[in-house]
Amino acid sequence: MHKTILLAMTLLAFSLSAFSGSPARKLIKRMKKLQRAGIMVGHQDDPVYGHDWKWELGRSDVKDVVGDYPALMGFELGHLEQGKEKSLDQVPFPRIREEVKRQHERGGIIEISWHPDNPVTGKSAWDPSGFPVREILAGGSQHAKFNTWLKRIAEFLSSLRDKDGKLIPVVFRPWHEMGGGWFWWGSKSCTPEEFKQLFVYTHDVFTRQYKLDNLVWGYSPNAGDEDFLKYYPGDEYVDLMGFDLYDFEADNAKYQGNLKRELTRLAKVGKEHKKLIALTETGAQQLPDENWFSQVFWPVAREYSFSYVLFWRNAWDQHKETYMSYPGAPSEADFKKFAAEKRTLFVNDIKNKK
Ligand code: BMA
Repeated sequence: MHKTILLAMTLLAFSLSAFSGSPARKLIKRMKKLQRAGIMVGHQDDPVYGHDWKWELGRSDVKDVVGDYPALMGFELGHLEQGKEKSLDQVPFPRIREEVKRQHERGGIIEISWHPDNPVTGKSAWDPSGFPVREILAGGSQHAKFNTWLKRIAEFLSSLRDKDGKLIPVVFRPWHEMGGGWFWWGSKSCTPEEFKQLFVYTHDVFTRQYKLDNLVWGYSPNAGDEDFLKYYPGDEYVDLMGFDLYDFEADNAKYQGNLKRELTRLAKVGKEHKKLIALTETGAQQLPDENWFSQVFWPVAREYSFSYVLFWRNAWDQHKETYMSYPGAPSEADFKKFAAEKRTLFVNDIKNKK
């Protein structure tokens, strides 16, 4: 009996120490430190395409406006699970890998989202039918297929390595906006209990089976749910908490009210659970207010301390999907003003803070 306990304790101590020096642990430490300096500005798919360009190497709408890359870049893995060569937004996966390396090399931070297709119907992530979560968990009809999907994602995440072959740490934010009914892992398609099992299963497969110790795990519901922790899988599976909130209606006052309410709640729950906090997706669709960054977003955001804000993408092929300034945009002067704030951080502000 005694011996078993001793062995268990030794194993526990060993695994804890093994993880404390992991790329993920180091990134968490760095992000905590950076949060004291300000709020990192992030942009989805920043270096692969922009408002009116695509695939040009080194280009970025953010850089074209303010002369510096965002501190954090978001990338998307949807369709990698199918073994496809390009993401659901047409970005070739080798290019994403390359850009992750480049962002890491320049001292920036990377975030990864994943919108896999519906494993039951074969339609997109936005098809909530068929109760896919229960079908992909152990015992379900799609379990084997889901394991193959996880393998493909894990292999990609494991291929994110620096020049010395060391794993590059990334914020990994799967199964987001689960409180809404639009995704197949969301409230219309599974119970909170099934959702938690899905999160835990994904976490365990990646960390135990594939030994990925470079993932900072993000839990990121959509704004507006009455209970932020309704789908929370537990402290041991989450490193960062955030929420996704958009202004789709060109309603500044409503957005500001929501942002304030959600940031206040996030600050409280993050502190209680001792987690990093971030605004994991946001933006005003098509930026109808040219002063949105400095006059709508910042007056609320500056009252808080959180790790980063990820502004969503500027899709070259779909101008409705515009959330970031770009050269020639009406918001250009205002975004420069926003970027000049002391507490908004771009890659040059963080590159030496490791
Ligand atoms: C959504 C939209 C879609 C896109 C998806 C994944 O919010 O921007 O056009 O395909 O994100 O990036």
